[in-house]
Amino acid sequence: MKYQAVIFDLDGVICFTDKYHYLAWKEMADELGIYFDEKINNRLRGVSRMESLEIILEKYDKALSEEEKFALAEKKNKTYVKLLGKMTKNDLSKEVKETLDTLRESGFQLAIGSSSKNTKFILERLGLDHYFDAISDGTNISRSKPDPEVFLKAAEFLQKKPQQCLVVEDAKAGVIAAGRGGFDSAGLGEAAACREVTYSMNSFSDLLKIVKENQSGM
Ligand code: B16
Ligand code: MG
Repeated sequence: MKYQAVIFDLDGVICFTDKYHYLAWKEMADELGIYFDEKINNRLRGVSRMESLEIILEKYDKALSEEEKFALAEKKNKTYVKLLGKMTKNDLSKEVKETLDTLRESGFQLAIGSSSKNTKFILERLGLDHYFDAISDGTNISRSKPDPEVFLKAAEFLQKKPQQCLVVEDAKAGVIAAGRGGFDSAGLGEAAACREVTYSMNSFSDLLKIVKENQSGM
């Protein structure tokens, strides 16, 4: 059996919080008079909070101190967390839940590998707290994707080698991170079109076909 575990990115794979990221960054950008649109928001996929802020500040002509930047990121996060409060178990699609359950029943270990420091709160909103065997997120890493740290930590928490895990991603940075860590990857959306991705998917449940092709007896 090629894979024994699946490591899932969170935003863009298990759930979709881009709209909340967008609204929260937009509020901050508007207050500072910075141009911000959905296209710029797309560049923030899989990127850490402080790196996202730097991308938004490319359109700002004033220099800010590290303290000021940190305060802006904190403010954005407060707005974002408030918006996340609107999420309910209904934001978890039937397709995602059924696929996760099938993988679990087939004996795979399941983990999260996300850049978000709000991972645990989001999982709680979705009714997935205590569901995963391991969670590696923005709170336990010092380098963000495309560095492989978040996935290497997830594999370490599961006590698996990278070659035994499949990473599921929606962002190019995540696919590159997986490759650099020695993981195969399955991509959705932008990640599916990436040259570096191992398997391209049209929808989340395609994962079942991928693991079946790599495993006897499922
Ligand atoms: P936070 P992922 C990423 O999550 C998001 O895609 C990205 O837009 C966000 O900036 C990053 O988390 C940090 O999130 O501000 O909540 O710590 O795709 O790696 O699950
Ligand atoms: Mg993502």
